[in-house]
Amino acid sequence: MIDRAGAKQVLRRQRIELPSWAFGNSGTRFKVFAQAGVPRDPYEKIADAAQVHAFTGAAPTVALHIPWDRVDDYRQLVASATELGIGLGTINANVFQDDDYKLGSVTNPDPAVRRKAVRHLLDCVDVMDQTGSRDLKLWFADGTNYPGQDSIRARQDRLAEALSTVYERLSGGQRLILEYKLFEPAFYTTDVPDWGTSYAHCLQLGDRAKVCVDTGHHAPGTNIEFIVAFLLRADKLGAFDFNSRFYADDDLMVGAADPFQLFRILFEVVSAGGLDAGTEIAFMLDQCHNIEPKIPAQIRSVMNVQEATAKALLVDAEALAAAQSAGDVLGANAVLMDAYNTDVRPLLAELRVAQGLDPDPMAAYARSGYAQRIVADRVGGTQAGWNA
Ligand code: LRH
Ligand code: MN
Repeated sequence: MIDRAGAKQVLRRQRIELPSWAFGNSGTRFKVFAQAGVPRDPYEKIADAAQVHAFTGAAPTVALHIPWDRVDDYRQLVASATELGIGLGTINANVFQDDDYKLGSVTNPDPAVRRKAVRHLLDCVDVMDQTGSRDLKLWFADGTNYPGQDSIRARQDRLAEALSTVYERLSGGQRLILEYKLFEPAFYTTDVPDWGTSYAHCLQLGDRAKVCVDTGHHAPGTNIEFIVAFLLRADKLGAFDFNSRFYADDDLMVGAADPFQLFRILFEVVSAGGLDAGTEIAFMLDQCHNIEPKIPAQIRSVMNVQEATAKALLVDAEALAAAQSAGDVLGANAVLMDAYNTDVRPLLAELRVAQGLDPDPMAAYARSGYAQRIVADRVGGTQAGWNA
């Protein structure tokens, strides 16, 4: 039985966390195209993130990246976010841009460099203590480019040691989220290349260590929803970094390249109760908008996640279970495809109206004049970016 009202209830409490860095200039190694009106500091990034929440009602927190979002007073940043109706979310560490990390950060052969990297990770926990953030997200660019360059095993020992030092520092409800990525910037080995490696380290660390699935970090053809189903069953799925890609880590808008894959992933989340009240999976976007306007791209991305979620919630679970247990292959597939082929835009428009929002967030943002205002106001200063 398809429960539209129940689906709306779940969609009403859906929370998608925005990446502060997507509002700054970001792109590829070949070119980062600067855009007029781009924020110059974390306060302006948060103001732009608040716009996405104002028009979608589903993006109440923004993830920070340290040092890109370093400020003198994080409590003042919290106050500014609160005033704008949003909160500060996941803290992302950055041990991938310092010259000392050429041969790795926490896995570097040089113990002094490892200590420096661990110091930064611990500093990020200090930031969490000030922002009230629950999650520390760790992605390591660490790896090698040539066979023999370093010991694969020794690097895993160094990684495990660093992770346990950080894990011990966590307090209260704080969690460590370990993100994996197949390759780039390293091209021979990556020290956390896949879900299995992240999962194994998280198991070794303890309950407050969970895996982050970035949808752009897999080999072409990888069945990501299998990884999601497996990690949910093991209660080790902590977070998503949503984006989409045609080839590698393209960081395009989630759902743009492969909306069917996003639907299949969210169907596994729904089926495992991952959207039930009280579950602690962080649904984040991790994208870069090199050629498209950034705030509308984030609004569109939130809407893409909502649409895929709505379709997943409209799967007739009873009919599916009946077909599956009857071995009715085509019948079972048809149940899922019926939901996927359902136009959920009217349902989401109704929900937005019920939430006091404009049914069409993209049009409402365009009419607001905010885009023109920031271009006029944000003159001078240095635009925020990846500083890559
Ligand atoms: C690495 C990654 C990671 C972030 C970075 C901006 O590719 O996905 O999540 O720290 O992008
Ligand atoms: Mn990511």
